[in-house]
Amino acid sequence: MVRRHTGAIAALALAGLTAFGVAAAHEETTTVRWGPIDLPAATEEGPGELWNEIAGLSGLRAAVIDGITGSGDFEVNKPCEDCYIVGIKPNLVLENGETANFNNGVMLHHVVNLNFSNPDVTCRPSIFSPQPIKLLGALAGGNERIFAAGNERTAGQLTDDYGYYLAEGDHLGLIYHLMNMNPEPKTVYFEYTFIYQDAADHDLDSVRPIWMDVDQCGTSTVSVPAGYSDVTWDWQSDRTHRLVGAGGHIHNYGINVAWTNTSTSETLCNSLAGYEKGSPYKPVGPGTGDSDAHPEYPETVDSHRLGLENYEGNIATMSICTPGRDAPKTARRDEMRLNAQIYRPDQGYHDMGIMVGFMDEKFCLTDFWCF
Ligand SMILES: [Cu+2]
Repeated sequence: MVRRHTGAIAALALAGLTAFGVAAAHEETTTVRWGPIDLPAATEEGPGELWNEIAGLSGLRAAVIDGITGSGDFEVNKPCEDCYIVGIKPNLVLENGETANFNNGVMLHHVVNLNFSNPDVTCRPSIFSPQPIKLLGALAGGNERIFAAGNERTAGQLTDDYGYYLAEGDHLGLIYHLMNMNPEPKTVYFEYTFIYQDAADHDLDSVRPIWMDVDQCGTSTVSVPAGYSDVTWDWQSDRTHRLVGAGGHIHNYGINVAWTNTSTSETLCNSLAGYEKGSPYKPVGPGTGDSDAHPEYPETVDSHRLGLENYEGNIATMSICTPGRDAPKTARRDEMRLNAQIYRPDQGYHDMGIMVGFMDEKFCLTDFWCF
């Protein structure tokens, strides 16, 4: 893998002023569509669902996956090659381009963007593991989870001349769970807008994704009881790095997802859920409020880039963290913890607590041999 590490001071200053969605000098914007995906109609038993279907594999690998969980029969084209991705705005649309959401009976339960050409740092590929993400990695050649979106469709952003490098030979993939509440089938597409810079024109500092998850390497789902829950996942950092950008994902009744270095007692990112005023899906009680990782309340939001009215009160945003070069250092062997605070009116069977971040690593000889 080519990792470029030079920086231009002039570009750094420019990137520091970049407002998300506005391409700065050297930056290009492209929108890609992945699909079509045919959603089955809802029946008396419930919504029509595609549950953890995988797209982006071909040949024998696709055939094997198809037999296990179903596979999408379309290409997952790269937005660019030999380039650095600095911004991602995910969406799910109907054939006519209209956003597909609760207002037209479609829900983007979640989608994971993978780079099959790299291994995942917190979930190494392995054929000897029963964990689905490890097996997928072994089967596909890699399972690097580079981005994800729930129905809230949080945009990802890197600042300060950091970028995620996409090589010419990289193969991208998707894992998605989509739901159709309509009595007729619906055809949908993922529609993502990427902001990127060509590596040939401009070198950014390369970052590596890190996936934090209360059900790491599994299906990312947990059952939680009625009332207050603080669901956690612990990891000992295997490399010295700075978390330069991150964002969380949680479901209705979620308060926040936070990532804390418990060795230094520093919370590196606190991603707050956002609900419209009067939402019936807000958490029904407060978080503990006893640390940065345990705030009492989510955010109340009055707008969304894709139209807040389409959410019909469901969780609509997650705040993101973009500390960039100001991010504190995490040392190799520091103890890390993910917290997801949820306050439900009833038991939940498919709750999530995920954060995807990007690391500026100190020095790695290989993907896992780091200092
Ligand atoms: Cu989810």
